[in-house]
Amino acid sequence: MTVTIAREGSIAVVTVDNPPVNALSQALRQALVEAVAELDADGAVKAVVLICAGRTFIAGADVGEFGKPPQPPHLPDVVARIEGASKPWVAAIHGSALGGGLEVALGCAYRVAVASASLGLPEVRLGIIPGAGGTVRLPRLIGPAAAVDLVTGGSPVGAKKAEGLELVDAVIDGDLRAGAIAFAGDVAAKPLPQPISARAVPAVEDSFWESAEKAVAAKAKREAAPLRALASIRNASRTDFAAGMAFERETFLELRGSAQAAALRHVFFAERAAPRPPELSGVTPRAIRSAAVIGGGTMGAGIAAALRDAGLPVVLVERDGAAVERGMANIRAIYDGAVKRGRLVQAVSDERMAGVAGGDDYGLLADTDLVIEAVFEDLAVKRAVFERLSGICRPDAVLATNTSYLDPAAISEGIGHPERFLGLHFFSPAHVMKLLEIVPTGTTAPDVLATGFALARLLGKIPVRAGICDGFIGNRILKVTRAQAERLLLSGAAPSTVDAAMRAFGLPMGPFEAQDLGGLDIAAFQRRAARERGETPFAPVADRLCAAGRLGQKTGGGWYDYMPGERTPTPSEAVAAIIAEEAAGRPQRAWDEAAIADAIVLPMVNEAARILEERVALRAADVDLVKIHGYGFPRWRGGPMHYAEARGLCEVVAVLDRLCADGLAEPPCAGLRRAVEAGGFSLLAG
Ligand code: 3H9
Repeated sequence: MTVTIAREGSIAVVTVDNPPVNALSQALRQALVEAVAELDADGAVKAVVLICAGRTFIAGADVGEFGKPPQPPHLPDVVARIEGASKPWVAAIHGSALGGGLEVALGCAYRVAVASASLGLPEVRLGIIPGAGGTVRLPRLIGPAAAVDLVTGGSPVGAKKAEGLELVDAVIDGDLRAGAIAFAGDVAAKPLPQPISARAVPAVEDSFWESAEKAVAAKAKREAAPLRALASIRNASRTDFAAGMAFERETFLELRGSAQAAALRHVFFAERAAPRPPELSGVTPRAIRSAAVIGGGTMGAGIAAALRDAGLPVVLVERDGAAVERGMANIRAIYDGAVKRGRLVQAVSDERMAGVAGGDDYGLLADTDLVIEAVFEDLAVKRAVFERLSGICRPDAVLATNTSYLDPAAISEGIGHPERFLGLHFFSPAHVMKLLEIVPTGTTAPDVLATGFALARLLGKIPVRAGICDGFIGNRILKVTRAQAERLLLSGAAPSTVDAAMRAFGLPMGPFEAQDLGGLDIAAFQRRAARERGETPFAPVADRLCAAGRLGQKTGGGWYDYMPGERTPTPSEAVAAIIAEEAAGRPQRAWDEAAIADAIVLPMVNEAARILEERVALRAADVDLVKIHGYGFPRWRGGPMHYAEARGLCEVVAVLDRLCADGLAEPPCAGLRRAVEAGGFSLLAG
């Protein structure tokens, strides 16, 4: 970390260089305080530019320090020191001014930014609120309504929008350093502006706070930080600056030590580590400049859109002209929808479509860098596709199968250059869902595996490496979720009780509602395949529903009944009768929400421990990312593995033992028991 001071005439330029993102470590905070003192004492300096080296302005407090006791100088004091400087400081922003970085900029007399910069207070995403004046200075500068949006939502805004909010004083075209120095030269001659801390908060109607509270609570669900941030802004709007700061700091410190903040920090670091697994460090991925998708159904169209959104030219290949047209229409529907919802302007949508070439001739793929197959889940059909591709594509082209359940090694059997083959499991809708399971076969070359990770980075997805097994990581655990949900039904819980309990746990939908939405036939198809392999999947009620044609919303009934054209689930007497028949002779009990969540989530953890033992997943945090980004597991609980560790693995095993004794779960696996002894999953996975 270095903070250097250069002089350009009467302007001092303070450059912060603390790679990778100029986070506000203790050493940086100390150096900033010293820089203020030095420049205050230097009579030749009339104004100061604060600028950063590297890819970004200060991106916030150092999140890695959050688990430790705060060390002085504390950030609120650093910001106050800059604000109290005897000459104007000008924050010169490129990249991101986030969290504590924006708070430092709010301490400066002025803020200028390049047009590509973004500014924001994302603290609520880490389960905390701004802790260095963000909730107290921001409403004084841009008014409470805009401050509430920025702080409780956590999304950054671009420099142009920030200028409109008067958060930024000028957008600099061209060289930021030169522009900021010129700006500082202009303001050096003027009297210092009133510090933000001395300004009043613009008044709002009383009713504003009530409606803001309702809106924030509805969005935050069970996350604590957004409402606490709102409370801090509201408090700062009716008290003096010092009282506002004291309230903010107290809330910040309390939340910093909370379970939600620990879980969200865990996810923050897991997400950042995911694209760069240590086992691939030093491996150079193959270049991907063009891509193709085989199959234009829902999945193929979504994958094609994801590739186009990342700027790659895409070829869509289908088996005949009519199928090509249908596939192209599916992609167009994605872009039309984006325009309708205001997410894309028409010109961009047109440009994305123009970059997709459709055809039924595999010859179009002779020079394509990456081909992703997304045809029907049938081994013979998929094999036939790769047989053709193998004869046509360049030997160094990467060939990928998008399969959810089939064995990628079996799909690639017999192809030429099998080292270029891997599984890429996208989640539907593929242009939206963040998760990408990357599945190497025994022959996948390291640089091809690295290409999978590079592709995920390019597409803005979270990559997780998964080993070959039925369902990989995510769907294998999903099978346990469903089986446990059925066990609950047979021991006294109704589908609506189970769904309500899982929503209360934090999932967006319960397991039965979710099956009705997606359709019960896919899982039934997989159970049939499993039985053919000699396995005995447990789904006595689901099997009977499928046999009765109750496949979910699309057939007007599944686990629930649906009125024609409606999506609201109504408890079904027919289903209750089937459950009663299947449950006959089994012990019944009363289930509360916590017990239901335990009976579903802890067996998922047990299965995940098995998955780690088998090295189908390499890290417990990878399982957490899969469940959060592919299956709606609440982020603020940190994923199932973090949840289990935070709860205590001894207790997890004890609950599983009790469930097992009652015939309601599998026994804790050896890996889980070893994790208890080791004090966590990391040793198990390592
Ligand atoms: C805060 O400021 C609280 C204050 O209000 C109160 C204080 C009293 N700390 O994302 P990338 C690491 S809360 C430590 O891949 P990009 C990251 O782990 C904070 N480390 O880069 C990774 O490490 P590695 C509010 C951090 O270019 C490397 O930097 N601020 C931090 O795609 C590169 O990260 C935020 O929440 C950090 N704050 O994106 C900002 N940030 O190389 C969070 C990053 O070892 N950060 N790292 O894997 C971001 O949103 C993105 O990192 C950013 C750059 C957009 C800045």
